[in-house]
Amino acid sequence: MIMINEIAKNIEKHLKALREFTSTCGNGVTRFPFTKEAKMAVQYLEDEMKKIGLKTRIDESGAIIGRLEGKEKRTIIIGSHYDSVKYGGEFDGIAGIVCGLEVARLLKEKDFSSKYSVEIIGTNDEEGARFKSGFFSSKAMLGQLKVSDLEAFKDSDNISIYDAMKDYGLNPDRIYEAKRNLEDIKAFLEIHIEQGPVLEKHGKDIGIVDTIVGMQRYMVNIQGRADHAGTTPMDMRIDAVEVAAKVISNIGDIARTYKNAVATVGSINVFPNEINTIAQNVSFSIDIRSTKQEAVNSIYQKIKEWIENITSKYNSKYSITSTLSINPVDMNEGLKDKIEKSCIERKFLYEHINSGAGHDSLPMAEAVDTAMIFVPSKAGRSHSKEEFTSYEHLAKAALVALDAIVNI
Ligand code: HGY
Ligand code: MN
Ligand code: MN
Repeated sequence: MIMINEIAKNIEKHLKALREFTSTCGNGVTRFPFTKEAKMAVQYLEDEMKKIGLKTRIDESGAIIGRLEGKEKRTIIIGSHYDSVKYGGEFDGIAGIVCGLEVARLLKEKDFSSKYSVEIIGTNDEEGARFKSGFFSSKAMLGQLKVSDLEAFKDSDNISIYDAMKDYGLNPDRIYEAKRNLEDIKAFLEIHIEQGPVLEKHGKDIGIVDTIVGMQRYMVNIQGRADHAGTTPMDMRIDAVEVAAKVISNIGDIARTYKNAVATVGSINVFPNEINTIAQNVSFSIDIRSTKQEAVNSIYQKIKEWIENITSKYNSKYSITSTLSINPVDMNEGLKDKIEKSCIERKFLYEHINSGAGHDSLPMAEAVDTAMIFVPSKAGRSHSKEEFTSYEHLAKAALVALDAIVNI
């Protein structure tokens, strides 16, 4: 028990320090990629990695990497993301990195001469909250990013990832150098809060993830015509808000016709957004997820048909841009067994669970053996300042990850 308290105290110290690096003080954590808050969090993590005795570097995607050399070059990575959504919580992503710091500290203190090297990675822009895509560092590590992607994705101030990177002090033209040799990655482990109510409801300490949902994200643009709100008769206007509202109001019901699928319109922008001008255009996001790829595909098809139907009825034009498309993925059986073995030996209560949230493990699992260790979220809340997970649960996850590494 002493071990758990000591680890929990360290985790609490780190997370309470890191939550200060936010651009919305007092209103949750907002730590967008390539911002000064991100830089401060990376600096904190790098300092702590150095104190533990890790060799540190920052890769071309902005990920912070702390490495413990093993006998072999092949590396076990413990990773999660240091960026957040707007007005987010203090645990999403960052808690997994901090648990990794504790695993590295314990390996070092035990002078564990691991066969494999171990890396703790704080990834950048997993959320996609600023540029509407996501999984930035993991995609860079997998060699899936092109410079043209960096120029294409823009934030709400029309700043591209490319320009934001230069501003931040990174060289976007060298994004390719973040690519890892996948033969060198023995395993990717991610500790993450569940962000849902299941583990807490079932009184469990640990969730062993079986499958992570596949996700498709789109930006839809509905074109209307800007006209005077007072003088334009109802049958002579093309009101982009009215058309978008009719489209959006049916998207949830389309998803409800499928078991375990979700579709969300989270972001809507109106132009010119004036109370006495009929809207010229409306752009909104769609985020579709399911553990079944065919469900995601057919929900998208049904939404597309619906958009087609409504816009032609109100003779407005539309465009749809795909900003993310990633298939559901199963976690590695061998790693899950090692996690399960540790829970049984340590008498931690656990259950198998699927992840409705996307994580760096989602793209990573396509390429390397990957597993996720979930911990309970208080009242299932996340992506809001109410997000909370007990430090003891995080400490238990760190011990389970430590056992899995020793076992590997
Ligand atoms: O959107 C998600 O599921 C995650 O929080 N990136
Ligand atoms: Mn998140
Ligand atoms: Mn996350």
